[in-house]
Amino acid sequence: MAGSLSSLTGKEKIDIRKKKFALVVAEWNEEITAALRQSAYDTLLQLGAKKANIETVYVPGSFELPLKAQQLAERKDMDAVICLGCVIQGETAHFDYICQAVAYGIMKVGLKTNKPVAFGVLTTLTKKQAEDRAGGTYGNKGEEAALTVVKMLA
Ligand code: RBF
Repeated sequence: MAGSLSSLTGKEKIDIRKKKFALVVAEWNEEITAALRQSAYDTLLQLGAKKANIETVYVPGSFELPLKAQQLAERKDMDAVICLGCVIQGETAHFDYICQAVAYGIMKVGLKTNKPVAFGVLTTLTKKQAEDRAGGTYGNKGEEAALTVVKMLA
Protein backbone atom coordinates (compact mmCIF):
# COMPACT_ATOMS: atom_id res chain seq x y z
CA MET A 1 0.00 0.00 0.00
CA ALA A 2 1.27 3.46 -0.83
CA GLY A 3 0.37 4.64 2.69
CA SER A 4 0.50 8.23 3.82
CA LEU A 5 2.94 11.06 3.16
CA SER A 6 5.12 9.94 6.06
CA SER A 7 5.55 6.54 4.38
CA LEU A 8 7.97 8.01 1.82
CA THR A 9 11.41 6.67 2.60
CA GLY A 10 14.61 8.64 2.01
CA LYS A 11 15.17 6.90 -1.30
CA GLU A 12 11.78 7.98 -2.55
CA LYS A 13 12.17 11.64 -1.66
CA ILE A 14 12.96 12.98 -5.09
CA ASP A 15 12.82 16.54 -6.32
CA ILE A 16 9.57 16.80 -8.26
CA ARG A 17 9.59 20.58 -8.69
CA LYS A 18 10.14 20.21 -12.44
CA LYS A 19 7.94 17.14 -12.92
CA LYS A 20 4.65 17.50 -14.74
CA PHE A 21 1.54 15.64 -13.60
CA ALA A 22 -1.89 15.07 -15.07
CA LEU A 23 -4.95 14.29 -13.01
CA VAL A 24 -7.63 12.61 -15.11
CA VAL A 25 -10.93 12.77 -13.28
CA ALA A 26 -14.20 10.99 -14.11
CA GLU A 27 -17.37 13.09 -13.72
CA TRP A 28 -19.56 10.17 -12.65
CA ASN A 29 -20.09 10.23 -8.85
CA GLU A 30 -18.69 13.74 -8.98
CA GLU A 31 -18.70 14.48 -5.25
CA ILE A 32 -16.48 11.44 -4.65
CA THR A 33 -14.10 12.05 -7.56
CA ALA A 34 -13.78 15.74 -6.62
CA ALA A 35 -12.60 14.66 -3.14
CA LEU A 36 -10.11 12.22 -4.69
CA ARG A 37 -8.81 14.97 -6.98
CA GLN A 38 -8.40 17.49 -4.18
CA SER A 39 -6.43 15.01 -2.09
CA ALA A 40 -4.18 13.97 -4.99
CA TYR A 41 -3.58 17.63 -5.87
CA ASP A 42 -2.79 18.64 -2.28
CA THR A 43 -0.45 15.66 -1.88
CA LEU A 44 1.53 16.55 -5.01
CA LEU A 45 1.93 20.12 -3.73
CA GLN A 46 3.05 18.88 -0.32
CA LEU A 47 5.62 16.66 -2.03
CA GLY A 48 7.04 19.67 -3.88
CA ALA A 49 5.20 19.82 -7.20
CA LYS A 50 4.42 23.24 -8.64
CA LYS A 51 0.79 24.29 -9.24
CA ALA A 52 1.67 25.22 -12.82
CA ASN A 53 2.87 21.66 -13.41
CA ILE A 54 -0.36 19.94 -12.36
CA GLU A 55 -3.00 19.70 -15.06
CA THR A 56 -6.54 18.48 -14.38
CA VAL A 57 -8.58 16.97 -17.20
CA TYR A 58 -12.15 15.67 -16.90
CA VAL A 59 -13.75 12.74 -18.71
CA PRO A 60 -17.44 11.71 -18.59
CA GLY A 61 -17.02 8.35 -16.83
CA SER A 62 -14.36 5.95 -15.60
CA PHE A 63 -14.59 4.00 -18.85
CA GLU A 64 -13.07 7.01 -20.61
CA LEU A 65 -10.08 7.27 -18.24
CA PRO A 66 -7.65 5.01 -20.18
CA LEU A 67 -7.95 6.88 -23.49
CA LYS A 68 -7.44 10.30 -21.93
CA ALA A 69 -4.63 8.94 -19.76
CA GLN A 70 -2.94 7.59 -22.86
CA GLN A 71 -3.21 10.89 -24.74
CA LEU A 72 -1.65 12.68 -21.78
CA ALA A 73 1.04 10.11 -21.04
CA GLU A 74 2.14 10.17 -24.67
CA ARG A 75 2.98 13.85 -24.38
CA LYS A 76 6.73 14.36 -24.15
CA ASP A 77 6.41 16.94 -21.38
CA MET A 78 4.24 14.73 -19.14
CA ASP A 79 5.96 12.72 -16.40
CA ALA A 80 3.08 10.91 -14.69
CA VAL A 81 -0.67 10.49 -14.90
CA ILE A 82 -3.12 9.88 -12.07
CA CYS A 83 -6.50 8.40 -12.98
CA LEU A 84 -9.34 9.09 -10.54
CA GLY A 85 -12.81 7.61 -10.73
CA CYS A 86 -15.55 5.93 -8.76
CA VAL A 87 -17.63 3.01 -9.95
CA ILE A 88 -20.45 1.96 -7.66
CA GLN A 89 -22.21 -1.34 -8.19
CA GLY A 90 -25.76 -1.06 -9.51
CA GLU A 91 -28.36 -3.67 -10.33
CA THR A 92 -26.89 -4.70 -13.66
CA ALA A 93 -23.61 -6.22 -14.78
CA HIS A 94 -22.13 -2.88 -15.93
CA PHE A 95 -19.99 -2.74 -12.78
CA ASP A 96 -17.91 -5.79 -13.75
CA TYR A 97 -17.47 -4.69 -17.34
CA ILE A 98 -16.46 -1.14 -16.47
CA CYS A 99 -14.10 -2.08 -13.62
CA GLN A 100 -12.29 -4.73 -15.64
CA ALA A 101 -11.93 -2.55 -18.71
CA VAL A 102 -10.73 0.45 -16.73
CA ALA A 103 -8.19 -1.47 -14.63
CA TYR A 104 -6.78 -3.26 -17.66
CA GLY A 105 -6.84 -0.12 -19.80
CA ILE A 106 -4.98 1.98 -17.25
CA MET A 107 -2.37 -0.71 -16.70
CA LYS A 108 -1.81 -0.91 -20.47
CA VAL A 109 -1.23 2.84 -20.72
CA GLY A 110 1.59 2.62 -18.17
CA LEU A 111 3.20 -0.30 -19.96
CA LYS A 112 2.82 1.27 -23.41
CA THR A 113 4.15 4.71 -22.49
CA ASN A 114 6.65 3.56 -19.85
CA LYS A 115 5.43 6.24 -17.46
CA PRO A 116 3.82 5.96 -14.03
CA VAL A 117 0.04 5.84 -14.42
CA ALA A 118 -1.88 5.44 -11.17
CA PHE A 119 -5.16 3.56 -10.76
CA GLY A 120 -7.06 5.76 -8.34
CA VAL A 121 -10.45 4.32 -9.14
CA LEU A 122 -12.77 3.28 -6.35
CA THR A 123 -14.80 0.19 -7.18
CA THR A 124 -17.33 -0.20 -4.40
CA LEU A 125 -20.59 -1.92 -3.62
CA THR A 126 -22.12 1.16 -1.95
CA LYS A 127 -21.76 4.94 -1.92
CA LYS A 128 -20.84 4.74 1.79
CA GLN A 129 -17.84 2.51 0.96
CA ALA A 130 -16.74 5.12 -1.59
CA GLU A 131 -17.13 7.99 0.89
CA ASP A 132 -15.06 6.05 3.44
CA ARG A 133 -12.22 5.96 0.90
CA ALA A 134 -12.54 9.54 -0.34
CA GLY A 135 -11.68 11.34 2.87
CA GLY A 136 -13.59 9.18 5.37
CA THR A 137 -12.76 6.27 7.67
CA TYR A 138 -10.19 4.71 5.34
CA GLY A 139 -8.38 7.85 4.27
CA ASN A 140 -8.31 9.16 0.75
CA LYS A 141 -7.22 7.02 -2.19
CA GLY A 142 -6.39 10.19 -4.13
CA GLU A 143 -3.49 10.75 -1.75
CA GLU A 144 -2.33 7.17 -2.25
CA ALA A 145 -2.48 7.52 -6.02
CA ALA A 146 -0.35 10.68 -5.90
CA LEU A 147 2.16 9.02 -3.59
CA THR A 148 2.32 6.03 -5.89
CA VAL A 149 3.39 7.97 -8.96
CA VAL A 150 5.99 9.92 -7.00
CA LYS A 151 7.40 6.65 -5.66
CA MET A 152 7.46 5.25 -9.18
CA LEU A 153 9.30 8.33 -10.46
CA ALA A 154 11.96 7.94 -7.77
N1 RBF B 1 -19.01 5.60 -14.74
C1 RBF B 1 -18.40 5.74 -13.55
O1 RBF B 1 -17.33 6.35 -13.49
N2 RBF B 1 -18.97 5.23 -12.41
C2 RBF B 1 -20.13 4.52 -12.42
O2 RBF B 1 -20.59 4.10 -11.35
C3 RBF B 1 -20.78 4.33 -13.66
N3 RBF B 1 -21.93 3.63 -13.74
C4 RBF B 1 -22.48 3.38 -14.97
C5 RBF B 1 -23.64 2.58 -15.07
C6 RBF B 1 -24.16 2.28 -16.31
C7 RBF B 1 -25.37 1.40 -16.40
C8 RBF B 1 -23.58 2.82 -17.48
C9 RBF B 1 -24.13 2.50 -18.86
C10 RBF B 1 -22.48 3.64 -17.37
C11 RBF B 1 -21.92 3.95 -16.14
N4 RBF B 1 -20.78 4.75 -16.03
C12 RBF B 1 -20.18 4.91 -14.83
C13 RBF B 1 -20.28 5.52 -17.20
C14 RBF B 1 -19.17 4.83 -17.96
O3 RBF B 1 -17.94 4.94 -17.27
C15 RBF B 1 -19.01 5.51 -19.36
O4 RBF B 1 -18.80 6.88 -19.16
C16 RBF B 1 -20.21 5.30 -20.26
O5 RBF B 1 -20.52 3.95 -20.35
C17 RBF B 1 -19.94 5.87 -21.68
O6 RBF B 1 -18.83 5.22 -22.27
